[in-house]
Amino acid sequence: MTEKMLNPISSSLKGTLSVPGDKSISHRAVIFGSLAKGTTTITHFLNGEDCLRTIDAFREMGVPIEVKGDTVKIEGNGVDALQEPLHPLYLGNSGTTTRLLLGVLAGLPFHVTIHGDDSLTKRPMDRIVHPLRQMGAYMDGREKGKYLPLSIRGGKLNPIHYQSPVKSAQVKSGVLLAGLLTEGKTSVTELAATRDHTEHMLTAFGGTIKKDGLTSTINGNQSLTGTQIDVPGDISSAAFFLAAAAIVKGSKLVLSDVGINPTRTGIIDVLQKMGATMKVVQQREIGGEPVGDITIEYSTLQGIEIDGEIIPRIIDEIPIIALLASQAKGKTVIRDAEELKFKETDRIEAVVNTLSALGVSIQGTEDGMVISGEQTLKGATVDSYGDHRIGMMIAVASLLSKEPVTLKNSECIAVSYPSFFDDLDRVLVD
Ligand code: SPQ
Repeated sequence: MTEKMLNPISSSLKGTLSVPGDKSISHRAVIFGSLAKGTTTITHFLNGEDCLRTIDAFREMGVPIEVKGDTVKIEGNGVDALQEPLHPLYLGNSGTTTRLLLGVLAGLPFHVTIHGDDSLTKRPMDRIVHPLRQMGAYMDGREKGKYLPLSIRGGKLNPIHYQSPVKSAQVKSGVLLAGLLTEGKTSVTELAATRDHTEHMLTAFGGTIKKDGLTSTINGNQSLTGTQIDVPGDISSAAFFLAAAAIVKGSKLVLSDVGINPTRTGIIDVLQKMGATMKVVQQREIGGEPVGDITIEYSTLQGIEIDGEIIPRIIDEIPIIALLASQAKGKTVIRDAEELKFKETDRIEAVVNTLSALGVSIQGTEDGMVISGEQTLKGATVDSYGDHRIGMMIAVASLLSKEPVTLKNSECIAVSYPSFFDDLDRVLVD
């Protein structure tokens, strides 16, 4: 366990920063590159621990994958060339790897056991086990298949129409990937629109998918061809710098080449609604995904109410939004975010505990939190609880405290942003 002293500083954040590649898109590029025939080259890949777990899993199934810095080269030989892994697959901390990979494994005639770290072992897997069992996969695991370790014997599946009871891109993606390996039409209807990177990635590899409102329909047995994917910057990583610039006096930052897929830009909408001075310029497309440069400066913020359809578009940004809210004028109320309980930690509890320890008046609710504004942050020793997004939120919070903040378990940040502290140092000025 690493303890990191975050020194009290009276600096602001200035300059231009390009954040690492998008985690969700990096996972999907590896998955489709491994299912496709031909060479796939991924540039600006997120070389973080979670995405490396996805690479390891496909290597175990015989796919030649080479990683050099943030470039990944996959020599795909198609689905039929995948081999039954010799060992159980260790998926570390990565919920995305687990739920998407289970979708792939459901359609393959292999027996595979998967396991993960303590956090992943506590996260619910029944949400993906149920539809895959309905399609015909044999799956079992701890507590009747609710939790890892899980084992799966996949094979010939039946197409289904799945009405997903949870707002989850991972469940949608897992079922669609199983559908890709199943004869006939498989469809998923969501409760609310979630990130659509699986759909974009399938198209980039020459596949097709039909979207009708909240329903996505995929035809099985499509042949995919290796391609070149340039991964946009991760807006969920950029969010920590957008927030830091908005709340640390004298700051002005440009975040360049950030992915601005509308299913992910809730943080921009929230910042604008709170009154942040910001703009998105140079909008263009990289690898089939929209990107732009975001300029933001220190601003007087206003507390707001956040609920409904925006929640899946900000789900990973809620910890940092809670910190933003603590600096705004008035109260901020977040509702409809019960999914936060099923992340790397219970993020309602983790946000409330850490921000309270830092002196913020905040109350957790069943589906969100209520945060008082204009709070003065104090020093404390706080735990990331092994959750990268909580760790980065604490690091940004420390910029507001005149007293030292010590972050316990800081190493977990490498899951999604290995160069986070170097990037923070680069933009901090006296
Ligand atoms: O992979 P993991 O651990 O689930 O990652 C998280 C994160 O904070 O990085 C959630 F803890 O992001 C998920 C996100 O919350 C990544 C994701 C995806 O790539 O499809 C979708 C969201 O999860 P869900 O459960 O809503 O589908």
